[in-house]
Amino acid sequence: MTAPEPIRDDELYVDHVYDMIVVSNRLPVDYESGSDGQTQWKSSPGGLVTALEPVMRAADGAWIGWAGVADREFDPFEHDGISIIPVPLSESELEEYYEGFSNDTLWPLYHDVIAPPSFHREWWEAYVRVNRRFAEAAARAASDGAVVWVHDYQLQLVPRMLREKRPDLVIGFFNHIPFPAYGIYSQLPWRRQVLDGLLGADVIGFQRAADAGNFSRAVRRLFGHPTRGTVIEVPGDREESRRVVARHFPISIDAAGFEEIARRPEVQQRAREIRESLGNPETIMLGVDRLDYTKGIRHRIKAFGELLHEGRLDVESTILVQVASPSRERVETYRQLRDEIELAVGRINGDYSTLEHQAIAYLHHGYPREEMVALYLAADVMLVTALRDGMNLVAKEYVASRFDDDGVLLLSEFTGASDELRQAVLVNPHDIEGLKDAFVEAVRMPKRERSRRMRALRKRVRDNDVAKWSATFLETLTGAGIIRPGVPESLLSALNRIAETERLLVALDFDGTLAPLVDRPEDARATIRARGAIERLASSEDTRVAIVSGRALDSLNEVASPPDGTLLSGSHGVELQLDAGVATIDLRDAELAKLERLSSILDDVAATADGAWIEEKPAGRALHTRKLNAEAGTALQKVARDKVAGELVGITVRTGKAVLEFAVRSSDKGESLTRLRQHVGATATIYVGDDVTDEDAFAALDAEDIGVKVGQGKSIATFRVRSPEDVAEMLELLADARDAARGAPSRWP
Ligand code: GDG
Repeated sequence: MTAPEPIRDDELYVDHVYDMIVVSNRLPVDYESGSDGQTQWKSSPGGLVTALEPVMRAADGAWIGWAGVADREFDPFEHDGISIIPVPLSESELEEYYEGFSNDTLWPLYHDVIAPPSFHREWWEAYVRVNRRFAEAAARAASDGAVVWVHDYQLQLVPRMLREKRPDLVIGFFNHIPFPAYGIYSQLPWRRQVLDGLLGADVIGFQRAADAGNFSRAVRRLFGHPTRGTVIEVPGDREESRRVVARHFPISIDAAGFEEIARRPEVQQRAREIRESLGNPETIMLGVDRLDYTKGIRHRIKAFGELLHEGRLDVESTILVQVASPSRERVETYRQLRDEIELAVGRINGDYSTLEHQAIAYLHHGYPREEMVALYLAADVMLVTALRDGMNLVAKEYVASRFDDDGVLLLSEFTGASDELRQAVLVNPHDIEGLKDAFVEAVRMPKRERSRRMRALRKRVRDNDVAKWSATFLETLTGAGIIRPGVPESLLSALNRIAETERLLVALDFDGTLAPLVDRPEDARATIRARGAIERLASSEDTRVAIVSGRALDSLNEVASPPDGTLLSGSHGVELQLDAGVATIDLRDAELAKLERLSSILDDVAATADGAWIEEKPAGRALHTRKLNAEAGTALQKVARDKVAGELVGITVRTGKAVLEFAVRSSDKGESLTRLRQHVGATATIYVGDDVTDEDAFAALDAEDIGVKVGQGKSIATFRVRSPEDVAEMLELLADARDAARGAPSRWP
């Protein structure tokens, strides 16, 4: 047999471009060679495919990944309505990039070095090479301005490589596994390159808030980039600095799909058969994991063995079913783990099984999904004892399948799922005594308590399914998406949390946020409900309300007519009206001279068009063109922009709706918000705004603060509502929560 030809990246064949691209190590299809030698493709239905299928179909999407066979190249093809672009890997790349660097360096390192990571320079080189190949394929397949969503730790360099080739793209990255604390991460010899690779993305998603925090800290330590809340300012070489969002987006499952399978009569029948074939024990405990050292299978088996030894459980009434699906069998650590587990299972079965009753049913196989669901239905106690796990979908699948509101979930605190599934029996798997007590507690839990907990767990999983996960990620990435009316539940719980703070600053943009947008700016008025809520909020001493606007202060005072004690920021932060009166920044002589020149240039420009007029602002001038037709308005703005740029330097230009603003002193709503917070001595802040200029304010928020974007458009804010009506509702709810936190009765029934 001759050695396969080396893979040449310039031969990757892509014949079409796509608006939405998903890039992951593995494709969502498996290759099977048919008996007739024909290539056949079979879906490998995972949660990710289910979640992204509708998005992919709607957006003319393609999936880029490896087909699962080394040293084979396949042309792009269509499968079940999704375009598939296979990326080839050679056998040695498979060993070095995948089994080596991904699964024997990054995987143990990112899982808190439960197993020692191996560092090899040639593995790293293969990792760079393969990442470049994926980036190349994505760069070729992406249409102008396309959205590219890169997945997981195998492809962390792709975002940067892709941005360099295609700065026009919108790039997202999601890390499915944990991101470790700096003390551990810093062991990686290529720690800077990996962070830099990830920072090529616009949004970097993690499973838990703690992972995002670890990532941002690593960025600060290694690069010193300023970070604030979920935003990282990444300085650019040529361009201005970019804002990268790093935050958590906990992944989920197709909850309705699991419930549908569980409700099928044949699956329920199969669950009964499973129980019978195990001798109808009182309690079936179940573990389902890839055979991986992160999953805590050994700890679980040890605890179970000790309980049998101590007689707290017995094989007549209890059995442990452990499905350990084969995984990464060519990596040495995994071979050793398998030996250790099988030795432990063999010992316990030898010591405690009887001819009638087995202690542990150990199954080293993969099963079809229907069989997994039948197992979930048959299991009284589900054991998830991972030592470290990004999320753990098995926990969520068990819950989604239990439409009978029965069964107990025992869940490790070291899984991402434990952040959400608080009604599970939570355990520290390292604490074997605690684990044993929890097993017994789960086995003995009364039916009412089981149902109560399961109902709460099920609501959580149903309300936060994988479709919601992908929609939330993509909305953050692109700013597009359906915004439902009302106040989303996640925002409501954030409001309840922030209402507990000592000194709260409620900072609100005016036009488009408190007041619906109108044709004539002088007609804008805050909605009656918003005004009412602001008055309630402002009436207490520990809450301050600020209105932060691009309007000049005079105009803002006129349209907003705010209640006493409201703080105002006008002209994008140039003018501030605080408790002691109005503070306008003092312009330096050079700025005053510029302002004079600016004024005369713009007066000349405005004089050339009927209906154009100039508004005077403390540190600038605004050219209003809304009385002109759109074409004439744009043309006039261009003339003004060119003339100013030709004569003056250091002028900040902002485009608004039929208005072009020039300022001699740059200041923005972010700086203004920072001054307001200091003035108030705020212990937490909520900022609400609809405009691009509000993004500076969102960027100034800290992690415990709340940013709410109103309406569509790209934003770094964590929350979104649809319209000023919803802002009003939100402010009412905030006022209620603030009253409740202080123990005052709500004024609303
Ligand atoms: C990574 C992260 C994160 C397992 N055996 C069989 C089978 N499975 C399915 C389960 C579940 C999936 O595989 C395993 O997902 P987990 O989340 O439990 O764990 P990882 O494989 O380690 O996944 C993890 C996840 O990515 C998603 O972001 O949650 O933390 O480590 O869906 O049901 N499915 C079938 N037969 C089997 O034998 N059909």
